[in-house]
Amino acid sequence: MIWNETMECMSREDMRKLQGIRLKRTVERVYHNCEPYRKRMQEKGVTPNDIQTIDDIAKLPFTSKSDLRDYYPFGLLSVPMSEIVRLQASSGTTGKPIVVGYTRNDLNIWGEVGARCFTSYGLGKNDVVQVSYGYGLFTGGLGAHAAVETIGGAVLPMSSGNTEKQIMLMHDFGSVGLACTPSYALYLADALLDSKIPREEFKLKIGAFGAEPWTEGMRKELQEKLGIKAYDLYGLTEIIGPGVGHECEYQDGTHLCEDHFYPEIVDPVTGEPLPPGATGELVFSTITKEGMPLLRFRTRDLTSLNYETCRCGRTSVRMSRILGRCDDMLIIRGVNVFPSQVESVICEIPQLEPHYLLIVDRINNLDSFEVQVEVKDAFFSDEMSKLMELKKYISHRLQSVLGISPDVKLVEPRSIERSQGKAKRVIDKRMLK
Ligand code: DLL
Repeated sequence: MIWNETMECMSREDMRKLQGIRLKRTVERVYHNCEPYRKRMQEKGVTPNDIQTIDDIAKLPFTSKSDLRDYYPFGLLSVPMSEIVRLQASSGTTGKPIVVGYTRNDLNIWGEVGARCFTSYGLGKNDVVQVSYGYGLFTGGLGAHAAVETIGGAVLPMSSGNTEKQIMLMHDFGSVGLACTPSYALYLADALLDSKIPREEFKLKIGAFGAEPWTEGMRKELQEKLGIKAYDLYGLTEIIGPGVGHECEYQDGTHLCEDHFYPEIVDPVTGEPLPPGATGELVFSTITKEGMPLLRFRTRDLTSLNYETCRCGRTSVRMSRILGRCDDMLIIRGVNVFPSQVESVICEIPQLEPHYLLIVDRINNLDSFEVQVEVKDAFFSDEMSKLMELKKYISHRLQSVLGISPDVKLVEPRSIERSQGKAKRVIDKRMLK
């Protein structure tokens, strides 16, 4: 099912025209209503008149997370406070949060794009959907909530945590959809097993997972453990929250709602636009938002874009899985390492659980790199020699994928701390020194 066929299946030519019109309108809005944007554009010698088509976007300056910090809390709003009806925030790694403001119309847009996502997963008005993203300042809970309400489904606003109750209500209320982070979904999968309630008594069929990078291996794991189809849900606070993009039934790339959020891929170092298909940093311009439109926002997320029409009939551009964030990348002994590469190796080895931790340190000026991973119950009790063999095999696979050999530490099942929101996979002790 397609929620908004006009927008999701529009020809490329019409889409670019529409994007051009919407961009022009947004540029005028921010230029006249938001001082920091006007200043930035003046410094670059650009006026709203220079923006006539979507191709002119490259003339505009970038914005970044640090701009949101610099103009904390409300300096980047393009409407008076009287027009703002909702504030959300995301906790930065340090200091003050990133704050975003929505007008009534922005909330409608959020519901609309969310509806496209949940419809494409196959959910509809007959379904109970359990929202186990955190509610509150984090956009996950309220964003998924609005999506389910817009499609007319029955939303079960669980928020995260309270796992036993999650399982009880999932069973008693017959939840068909589950929206949460992939790492929390894994946690719920174990809890479901522990509950000893037979799987047939649950109606769960569909997962809407996002808010953190996850791999194909993790998808397989979740689909098998939960007996569902697991779909990607993408978004970020600055742009709107969950609903910026979604997978369809073919699970072959994340469709972006590009009539609202215009994507570009740039070189993460130079900021130069890259050709279609190249991997680089994803940049978004919101072209319909009123409260806090962002132009050319540097997401730090690394991906590539595919403009081919999808088998589902949607023409909307698809992005490949997020490889990681530019700032997620670890440099260990000079080699670039993404946690997602480690995850893909771990998920391909049947004796392992998809729970892992990367610990990096610097000892005597040398980087140390340890990968801790849980071994499945059935294998943990195996003889020592078999475990040693397994360890050797994992080191070998990691070495060939990463180009660097970590110390592998096999740990007991359920010993790595579980997360109820975004998982923490890396401890970089070098940062603390
Ligand atoms: O995580 C919004 C969200 C909530 C998306 C629920 C999906 C579901 P932030 O806290 O601002 O917003 O974090 C945004 O999380 O730039 C990515 O690095 C990462 N991220 C979000 N969704 C995905 C995904 C929400 N599906 C940051 N795959 C983004 C990979 C994701 N990474």
